[in-house]
Amino acid sequence: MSLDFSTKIGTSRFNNPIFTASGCASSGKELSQFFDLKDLGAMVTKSIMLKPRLGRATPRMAETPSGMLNSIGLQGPGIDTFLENDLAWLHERSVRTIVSIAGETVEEFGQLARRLRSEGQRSGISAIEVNISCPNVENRGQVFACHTDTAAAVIENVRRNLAGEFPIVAKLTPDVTDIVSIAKSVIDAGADGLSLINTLLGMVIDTNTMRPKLAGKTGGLSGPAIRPIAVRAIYQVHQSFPNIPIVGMGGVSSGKDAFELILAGASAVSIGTASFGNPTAVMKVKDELANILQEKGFTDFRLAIGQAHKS
Ligand code: RRO
Repeated sequence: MSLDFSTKIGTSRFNNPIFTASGCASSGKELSQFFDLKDLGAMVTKSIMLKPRLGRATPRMAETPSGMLNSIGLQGPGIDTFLENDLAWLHERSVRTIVSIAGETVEEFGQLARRLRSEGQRSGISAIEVNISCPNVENRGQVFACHTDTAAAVIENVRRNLAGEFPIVAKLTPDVTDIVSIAKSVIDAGADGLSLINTLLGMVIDTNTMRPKLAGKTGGLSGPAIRPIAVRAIYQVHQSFPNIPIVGMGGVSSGKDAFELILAGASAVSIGTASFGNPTAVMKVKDELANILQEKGFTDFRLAIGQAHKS
């Protein structure tokens, strides 16, 4: 039985719904040793800022019983080097690419959007992920996705500067009282899709040294521990906005896990932490998901989206 595995976000179409998660595979050079990046639905690059940035002090990774804490702090080469090296490398290889951006201010997001717009269609970009939910920033005021007004201000500025060149996907945090109200604010401001969810703010203390394990003290929790939270967030948002595509992520390491996020309402699923333990996890998830869909009798992937909402 043949399966139409394609999916859409705004005006962009993807051959399959399995993406990398931003920050977990840089710009794909390392993963390309293990599989052809063209087999991805999309490569979502590490959130890029205007200027080069070293990130937080080490140690900046810590294990937990069912997940991982990271405190990277937006390390990256800055937009100029990213465009010259990383994006050009991906484009040369015809990899479907979603560029993730992050700024310290609303204006910085707007400047990044303007820069990407000027690259235009020739850059091979399929969409822009606007990361307004990095947990490892100087203060919680910089987590724009914690408040409806700041979340909307960023998306509005990006929308104005992109002028319709690429679809906008807003990345939200579940560390809020009501994620549906944040989703509404960014959709009203012009987001074409949503990435759900970023990591949750956590902390690990070394009981031998009696001090936090991370130099930055707190970090973002990812991995299997957060999957039920991702499922809940996706379900709640899809219930309120069934026509807004959601890129789901959070603790997915199998086709079954991905299928769960799709049933909740995800139009695509990103694999993050699982790739650290198994660099071919993304391809494994893709193959397993295709098998599950076919076993369930689906001939069109898109008909599975949000099935858990049906009575
Ligand atoms: O760089 C990071 O520390 C980071 C980012 Br931008 C993010 O969005 N989520 C995360 O867990 N870490």
